[in-house]
Amino acid sequence: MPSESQLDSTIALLANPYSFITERCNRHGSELFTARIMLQPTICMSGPRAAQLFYDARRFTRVSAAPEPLRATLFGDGGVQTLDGEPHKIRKGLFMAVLGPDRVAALADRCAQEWHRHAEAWARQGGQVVLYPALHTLLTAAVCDWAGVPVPPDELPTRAEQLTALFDRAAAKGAGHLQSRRARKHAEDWISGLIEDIRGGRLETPPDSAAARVAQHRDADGSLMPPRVAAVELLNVLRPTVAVSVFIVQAAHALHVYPECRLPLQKAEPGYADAFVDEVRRYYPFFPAVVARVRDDFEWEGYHFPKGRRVMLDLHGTNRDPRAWRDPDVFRPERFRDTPPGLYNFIPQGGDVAATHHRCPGEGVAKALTKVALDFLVQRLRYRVPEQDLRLNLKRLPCIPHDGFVIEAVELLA
Ligand code: HEM
Ligand code: MYR
Repeated sequence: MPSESQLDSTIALLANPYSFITERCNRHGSELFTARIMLQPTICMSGPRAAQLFYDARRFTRVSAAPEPLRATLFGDGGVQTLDGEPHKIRKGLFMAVLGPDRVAALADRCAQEWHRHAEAWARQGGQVVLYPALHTLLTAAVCDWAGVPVPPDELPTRAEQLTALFDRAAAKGAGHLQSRRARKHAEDWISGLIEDIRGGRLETPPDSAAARVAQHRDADGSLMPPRVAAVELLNVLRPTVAVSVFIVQAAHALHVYPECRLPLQKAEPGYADAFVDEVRRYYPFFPAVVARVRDDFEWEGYHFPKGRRVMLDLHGTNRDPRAWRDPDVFRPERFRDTPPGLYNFIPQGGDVAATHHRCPGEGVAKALTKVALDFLVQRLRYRVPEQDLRLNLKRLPCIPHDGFVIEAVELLA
């Protein structure tokens, strides 16, 4: 197997998180290579064939796969990401139920109300709005209310900041990363207390809300989850919903940079908004890669995969892979109207099937909330995009434009 000669490639990976794997694959003329990352030998792979291999659950396990810095921030311990087999299937059923189509529609409605409320305030105050942080508050208010998690108005900024730090600073250096670790502790304290209040009958929540379902969920062995694990799972709904702010900012950026896309959106051409959102999710970098470990020794295409070896699948590189896409580096929503994507070539939120594998159960939420945002940005608001640094910050995880996308002179149309 081709191998990186560098003693350790962690710094190179963090310096270029979205292109490290593709660039090295191209250099080695291979779909895969091995490198030392975070002091462990790691097989890095890219492309649709690699994605299909990665999602073969007989060959890979997720137990003890995620690196400690991510468990301590983004994921937490004991959540669905770290389970295999039957325990994973039963736990995943919880997310499929919490995130069914009717619940997604209710969350989208709740978000539209928050957009209205926030846009009124932006219009009233005048001046500039930095969209990325503004969306964190907007989405936190909407998702907590929808999930049955009470947040008094004076606590909203703190809770928004905690949920944001979990995904926005997980991969940061120094102080940012420490903020993310502290946020994990505070957020778990908060949500595990809430779980105990629901179970103890001290807090009433609608039975189909995410909070009630997580509190009452029974695992494969018939037991309730320990409060800390239940908190990890409820945070697995709240945190990534706030993270949809990244897709929304990227969509706002695309509207500005590819203004020809506005007209079909304004005219509500059938299927165009869905295609636009999918193209944002394909084209813009967000979640760079996913990791697993080899379950037992096996050979693939003449390459040896030793038991226990960490494997990293390049998500963004696969979404831009010329073996899977024509003109992969061109932003063109129409491509999704011509051909529906496959299970292993369009993997912004993982590959294969959500209900039975580790693919993200939140794609419906991500798409619906980005569409609500587009509706406001295209049909219901007027705004200007002032002079600012609109270049995408490709060294930042997750990737957004350098200035967080500033808008001004916001008007809410009747
Ligand atoms: C898993 C991306 C939004 C809940 C994942 C995975 C990725 C991902 C790459 C891992 C797939 C794998 O391990 O193979 C994203 C991105 C989002 C997003 C880029 C945009 C904001 C959401 C939303 C929710 C959600 C809105 C819930 C409301 C989850 C959960 C898992 C997961 C619970 C773990 C699934 C499992 O291990 O079986 N997501 N996601 N995500 N996502 Fe998302
Ligand atoms: C979520 O909150 O689950 C969705 C969005 C998270 C994006 C975080 C991006 C940085 C994390 C780096 C992961 C690298 C895995 C090898």
